[in-house]
Amino acid sequence: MRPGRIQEGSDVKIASADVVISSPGRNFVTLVLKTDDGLVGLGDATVNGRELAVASYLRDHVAPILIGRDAHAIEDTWQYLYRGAYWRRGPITMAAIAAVDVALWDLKAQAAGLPLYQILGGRSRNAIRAYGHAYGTDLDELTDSVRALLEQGFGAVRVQVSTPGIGGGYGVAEAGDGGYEPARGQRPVEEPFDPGRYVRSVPAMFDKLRNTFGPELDLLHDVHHRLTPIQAARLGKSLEGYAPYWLEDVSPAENQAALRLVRQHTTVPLATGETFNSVFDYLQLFADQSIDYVRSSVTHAGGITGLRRILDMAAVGQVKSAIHGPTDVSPVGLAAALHLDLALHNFGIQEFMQHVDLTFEVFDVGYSFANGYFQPGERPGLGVSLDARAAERFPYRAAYLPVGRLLDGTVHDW
Ligand code: EZ4
Ligand code: CO
Repeated sequence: MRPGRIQEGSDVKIASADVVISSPGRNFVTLVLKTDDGLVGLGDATVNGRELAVASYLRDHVAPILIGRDAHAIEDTWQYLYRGAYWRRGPITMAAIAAVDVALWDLKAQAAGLPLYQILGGRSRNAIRAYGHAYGTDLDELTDSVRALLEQGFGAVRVQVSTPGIGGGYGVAEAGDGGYEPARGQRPVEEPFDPGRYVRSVPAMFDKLRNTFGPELDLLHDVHHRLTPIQAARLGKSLEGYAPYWLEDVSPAENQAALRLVRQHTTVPLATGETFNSVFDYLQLFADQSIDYVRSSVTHAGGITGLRRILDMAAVGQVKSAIHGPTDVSPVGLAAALHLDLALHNFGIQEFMQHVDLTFEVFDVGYSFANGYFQPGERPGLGVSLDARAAERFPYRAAYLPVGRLLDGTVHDW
C-alpha cells in the first residue's frame, strides 16, 4: 500500500464536470457531473448577484481536479476541496463545494436506485411543511396576498409590507414585477430605509393580520439584518402578544453576540443563517442558545455534507432546521433541501418562494407541493434533470440585489 493514498475506492470515476449558467426567469449556476458508467448528477452553485465568480471557481479550479476521482468518495472529496484549497470557507468556495457534494449524493443515490432521502437515513416524517411569501405595498394588498397563499393550502406565511412614508421595503415586489427578487439590472438599485419608522410599523402589520386571520395561522417576518441589537430587542418585545412563528435575521448575524442580547429581552423565536456558509458561523449562537432555527441553504453551506454537520450540532440544543428556499436557490438546490428535510430528525419548516414557470423549461423536477406540504418524490437520486439545449435559450443576464441606504444617504444593510 502506498502511504497516504486511498487505494480501494469504488471503480466508478468522475468522467466530466461541466458548468451550465442559464437564466430561465433568473440566473442559475448548475454543475453537471458525469461518471464513466454513464450517470449524470446535478449540483446547484448559484450565488445571487455573484454567479460568474462561482462558475469560474468551479470551471477553472475544481473541474480539472475532479476528473478521474472516485465518484462514491463523497466525504473525502468534500474534505479534499475544503482543506485542500487551503483558503477555507466563504460563500463562493462553499457554494462550489456544495455543488460538487450534492451532485455526488445525486449520483450515489441513482447508483443505488433510491431517492436521495433513503440514502440519508430514510423518512423521519410523512411530509415537509413549507411557508410561503406574502407581501404588499400596504396592509390591504398584504392581506390579499396572505389570502392567496391560504387558498394554495399554506398554513405558514412570511409577511412583509412597505414601511409607510418610505415605500419599497425588503420582500415587497414592485407593481407588475411578478414577484420580488430576482435581482435585476446592470447595477444594484438603491433602496431607502428608516429603522424608527420600520420598527413602529411592524406591530401594526401583525395586529391587522391577527385580527383578520385569527390565532392559528403561523406568521413569519424577515428583518433582513437591518436593526441594531437593541432595536431588534425592542421589536421582539413589541410583537410578543401576536405570537410570531419567528423573526428572521433581526441584526447582522456575523455579530453572533448581538443575538444573545436580543434573546435576553424577548421570547419571540429567532431564525438566522441564510448568509452563513459553515458550522463555525453558528458556534457561539448554539453555545448561547440564542437562536431557534438554522436558515442556511444546502447551496450556500457546503452541500448536504456541510449543512447536515450544522444541523446535527443544532439538534443538540433543540434548534431546528428552516432551510433557505428562495428562488435564487435553483430547483436542484431545493430538491436537495427536500430530501434532507424528510430525513432529518430536527426538521422545523421549509421556505418555499416558488420559481416562475419559465424555470421549469430548463429543470424537470420530481418534487411536488400540495396543501402546504412538499414531497421530494420517488425518482432515484435528487429527481431533477436539466435540459442543456433549453438552457442555451436563456443566457446569463447581469442582475444584482439592491443596496440599502438610510435617509441621510449612509449605506445600510439591505
Ligand atoms: O433575500 O435569497 O428569507 N429569504 C431571504 C431571501 C434573500 C435572497 C438573497 O439572495 O431573505 O429572499
Ligand atoms: Co431571509
